[in-house]
Amino acid sequence: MAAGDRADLVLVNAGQLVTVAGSSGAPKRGDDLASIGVIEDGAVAVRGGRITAVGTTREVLERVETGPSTKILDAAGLVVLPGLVDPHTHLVFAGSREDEFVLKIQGASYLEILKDGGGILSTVRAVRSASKERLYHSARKNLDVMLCQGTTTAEVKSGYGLTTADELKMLEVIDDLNRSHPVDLAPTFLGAHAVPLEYKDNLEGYLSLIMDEMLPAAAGRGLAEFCDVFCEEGVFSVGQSRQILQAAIELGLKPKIHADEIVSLGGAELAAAVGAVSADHLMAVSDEGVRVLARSGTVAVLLPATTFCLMSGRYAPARKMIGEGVAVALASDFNPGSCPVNSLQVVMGIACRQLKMTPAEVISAATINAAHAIGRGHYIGSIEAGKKADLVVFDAPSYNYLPYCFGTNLVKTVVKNGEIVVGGQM
Ligand code: IZC
Ligand code: ZN
Repeated sequence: MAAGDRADLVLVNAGQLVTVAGSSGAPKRGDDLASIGVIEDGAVAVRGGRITAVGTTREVLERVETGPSTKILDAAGLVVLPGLVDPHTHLVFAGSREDEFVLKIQGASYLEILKDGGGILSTVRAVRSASKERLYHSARKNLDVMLCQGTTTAEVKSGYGLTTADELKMLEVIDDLNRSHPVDLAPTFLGAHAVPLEYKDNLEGYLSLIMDEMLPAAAGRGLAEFCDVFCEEGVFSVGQSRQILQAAIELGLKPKIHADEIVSLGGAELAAAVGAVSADHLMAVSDEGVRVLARSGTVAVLLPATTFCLMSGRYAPARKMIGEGVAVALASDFNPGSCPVNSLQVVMGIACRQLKMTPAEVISAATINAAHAIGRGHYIGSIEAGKKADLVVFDAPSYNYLPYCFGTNLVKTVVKNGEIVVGGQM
């Protein structure tokens, strides 16, 4: 074997190497969600940012060539997972909403706060008056935290600009971050996040602005891969959401929906009908919505940290969904209002306790199924030869320990594209 074929990095001796492999290009459903391909005394070889071999330490060391330039990571007694994938975030924002948090403790609802010009609309005011540089730096700080917590790929939405210029400003910030930060970002246009106050009495006018101006500009400049809509009572109806998503599909964007978060409107059914990549939230999904999702290719992205922060007590019916064969993923929903949580470790801890998902299920949901929720299941989300070398090493005796002991950061080392980007002293 030529020196050029030598491994750049070999991770060896992992107590548990959780590969999440073997779903043959599709998201995991039903019982398969819990099959996560654990290899004891596991090893992974990496070359050119890609995984080249996976197996026990003995198998991998027999199979790959190493040399003086090969880095060896000893993961003895540690748990190794694929890089975590966060398929729903509102990472780019300005300001904070702790006053809204106090109102919610005192009984105000999320939709009431929004109706009074607060909530999303207060973040819109802050984002409109923020420079691109300020948005970039505050998002970057949060992205650093996410990476340290094990997230190696994240979806990020616009939606706090709500003018063409401010939506493009947000998408440009996402693009700049994507080019300059180790975490890979999937950009989503969310002009239909709320109706801005200046269009309060002219909803049709705002829909036209989205479809005739914002969407063509975002798609034309290649700044968005997905288009999302906040389909919710008092925000955008099912009919309006369908119109926007159809316009987006015609421009080559892939649809996503904030579906049935607070009120059961039929967002899940719409997601399946338009072939959405994902339907997100689903706390109020109907029985029919669950049935339709199970028969569709749409991934259900559940955001239990949001339910926790909204203090609603009404969690998405995850067990029913898994039982009926819906492809379930997990995400943080990181945003300054309904969920100021950006750690997928915390989300996984809440998912076990409130959605009654097992640790094995939440691991699949935050890796391979999350990757499918942003159309990237073919090259991230599991530890398999040919995939990107995105790995997270946790200081934990077993994978069950990860969601069990939540609230502190258990990440010891993060490997992104084959490079050690967090930690490294093992
Ligand atoms: O800023 O409140 N649900 N959009 C829809 C959000 C939550 C983000 C926010
Ligand atoms: Zn959201």
